[in-house]
Formats: sequence, structure tokens, C-alpha cells
Amino acid sequence: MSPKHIQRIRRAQKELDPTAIKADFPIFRIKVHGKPLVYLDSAATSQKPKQVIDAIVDYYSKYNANIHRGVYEISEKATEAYEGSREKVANLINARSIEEIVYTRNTTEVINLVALSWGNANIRRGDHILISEMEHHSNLVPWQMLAERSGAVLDYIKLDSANALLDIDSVKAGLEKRPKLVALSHVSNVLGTINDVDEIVRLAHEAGAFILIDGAQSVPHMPVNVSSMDCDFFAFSGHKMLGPAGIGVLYAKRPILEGMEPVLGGGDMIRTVKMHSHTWNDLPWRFEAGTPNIEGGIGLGAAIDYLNRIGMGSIRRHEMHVTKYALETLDGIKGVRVFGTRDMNKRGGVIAFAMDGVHPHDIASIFDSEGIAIRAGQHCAMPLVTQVLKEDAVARISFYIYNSEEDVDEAAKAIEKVKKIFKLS
Ligand code: 7TS
Repeated sequence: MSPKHIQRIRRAQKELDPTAIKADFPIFRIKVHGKPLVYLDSAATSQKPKQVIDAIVDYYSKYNANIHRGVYEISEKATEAYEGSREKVANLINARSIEEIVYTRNTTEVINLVALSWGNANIRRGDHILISEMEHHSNLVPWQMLAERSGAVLDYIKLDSANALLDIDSVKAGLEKRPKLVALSHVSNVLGTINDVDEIVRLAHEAGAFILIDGAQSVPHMPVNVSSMDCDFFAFSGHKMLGPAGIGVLYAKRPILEGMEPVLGGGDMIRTVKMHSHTWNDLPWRFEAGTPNIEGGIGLGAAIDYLNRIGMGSIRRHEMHVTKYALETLDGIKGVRVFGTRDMNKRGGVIAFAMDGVHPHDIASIFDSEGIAIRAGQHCAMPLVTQVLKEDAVARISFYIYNSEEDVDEAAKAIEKVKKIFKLS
């Protein structure tokens, strides 16, 4: 390795270097409408480095076999890789053991699993469930469905007058109703708000509630410690953190999981089966009926290795830096309305904005013509966008490790193009 190369790696380790990182992502070699891809939609799904793609190709080309059953070499190797990834997940979020880590398809399936298993057993007519106005549909619809079938009441924590942070008085008012469960996003996928989950978990427990945290937008972007947070349930998806689609994670405290019934029955989730009875497998496999997403687990393990090499702290600092630059840039453009707080300690790298006189879908189409991928719409948070922000739709840019200030400059140029086309001053 040349001294220059070593220096570059050192620099990347100390201070994340998005250009060096970008070289690991094959997708950035493509052209979109003849232009280099600028990817500003990582809140929807992240791009994948070659290390993750190679891990999946390796599995299929060198040791593809079903897991937990074969006594032959490649099956044992596949089992080791798949279960090894569970260990990496547990370490990443500081769970106490792999028994607390259940694999699902995604965050949505995690929350539905908790609603169907824990919810059906614990929520009764007249009970309260407390969520917030900033939830993604996946942390909202399963609770509406549970409330409908049980007769429970769904309450909402309101946002503050700036529509940016949770209103702490509203948190306290919600908890005064002594809810059985609080379900809250760690980081909003529209406003970028980082909720003070440590404090809200403490308050929820003081009020006698269980609490689920939706970490789909936090785990990929910052250090997360579920043990010190003390939440009861925690959910996230592999595909937003460099891993493949189709693998999600439920963390739950062991005694809670021990008291929960599986939702799906079948192979792998049992220990013994007789004609008219069965016994369950140990945790966490009790909740994982059937052949799982083996490549998903292996790919997620490779993604965690990649993230750990950079360091979650460096990732957070890099995103704060790029997001601050983007907020200053967008706030400086006349006609652009940016949502969310400007306090960088209270927000992640997701920025929603609108321009009067232009539909966000037109903004996204013009960005696309410049090779820039952004999302526009309600972002699976219709109550937030239409009833709280009172917008039909909003445009959204979101950052990850491969984004730089140059990407923000490209976005700013695209906004100028929007203004020109729509003849805005
Ligand atoms: N919770 C939050 C906060 C999210 O941002 C998302 C996905 C989910 C849950 C659901 O994750 P899934 O993996 O089960 O689909 N958010 C987005 C988004 O903002 N754009 O596309 C998906």
C-alpha cells in the first residue's frame, strides 16, 4: 500500500471521506439521463457497497444450503454466517444476547408482529395506545388495526407550534391516560426530528406503559444502545443500512419475548411436534417459522461490518455536517420552505421542503432530469403531511455516508432549474 493510500484510509477513518466511500458502491458508476447519479433518497432505501453484494454472491456461489438442519459442510457454513449476523446485530445495538434479536422481513413486519402477538394478548377494550403525529404508516396502521379489533383507544402526541419537535406537554398529557403501550419513531422520516427517546422511555415506564421505538431511520445513521435506552421493543430494517431488502430486526427484552406467542407456525419454530400438539423452539427462533431470508441475514452482517469499519459516530458527524450545509443552502433560496428544526442536535439527515406554485412531483421530475433521485409525496406519513403540515405533498432529500456538499450544490442547481421552468422569482 502506498503512503498516499494509507493516508487516505487514515483520513477516511478520522473524518468520513464520501468520495472514498462512493468508490465502494457500483451504482455510482451508472449514468441517469446521461448524468452521474446523485442519490438523495436513502431514507427510502440505501445503496449497497460491493462488500455486501459480494457477500450475497459468495453465499449463492460457494455455500448455498438451507440452515439449521444440514449436517454437511456448506449447510453448517450457511448457518454460521446467518447466525453470526445475528450476533453482529446484537452488538451493533448493544442487546444483551442473540435471544433478543428476532429476524423479520422489515420494520413493518416487526411492528405487526408485536401488535398481533403482544398486542392481542395485552390490549383490551378501553385501553389506551399512545403514538405520535409524526409516525410512518407502519407504526400507525398496525395500532389502528389493534385498536379496531380490541376496542382500545388510539391517542396522539402532538407536535410543537413549529411542527418540528414533539410537544413535551402533549407527551405528558398522553401518559396521564396511563396507556398500555407507547409506540414512537426514533427519527422522523419526513421532518428528520430525533426524538428524545431516553427521556420518553423513562416517562412511559413511570406511567406503567410498555414502549416500542421505531428505529428504521436511526440505526443506519447514529450509535444506538437499546440497553441504556431501556425500550421494551425496537424495530429496524436492513435495507436502509446498506443491507439487502427483506430482512428486518425486532429487538425485545428477553422476559417480554418469553411471554409472547408466535404468530406463525411451521418448521424451525418448534422443538417437538405430535399429532395434536407441539412445543416451541427457544428464543429467538420461536418467532421465525419456515426457511428465513438467508442471503438477507448474511448481507446484513456484511453491511454491519462495513458500517463498523467507518464507525457510527463518524457517520452521525458526517451527516450533521452535510445536513447543516444543506439547511443553510435551502434556507438561502427564495421560494423554498423547509420543514423541521434547524437544531442539528435534534435532527438527522432528512430534509422535507416545498415550493409555492410547484407540485413536489414536478420538483422530483426536474431533479430526475438532472440525474438526482429524491422522493416526493406523503412519505407514508399521510396524517403528518396532510393534517399537521397541511400540505398535499412535500419533496424530500435524505443523506447517507456517500453524500457530500457537492450533492447539495447539485440539488440547489436543480431547484434553480425548477424556478426557471415555473417562472418563479
Ligand atoms: N418507520 C420509519 C420511520 C420509516 O422511515 C420506514 C420506511 C418504515 C418504518 C418502514 O420500513 P420498511 O422497511 O418496513 O418499509 N420509510 C420509507 C420512506 O421514508 N420512504 O420509503 C420508505
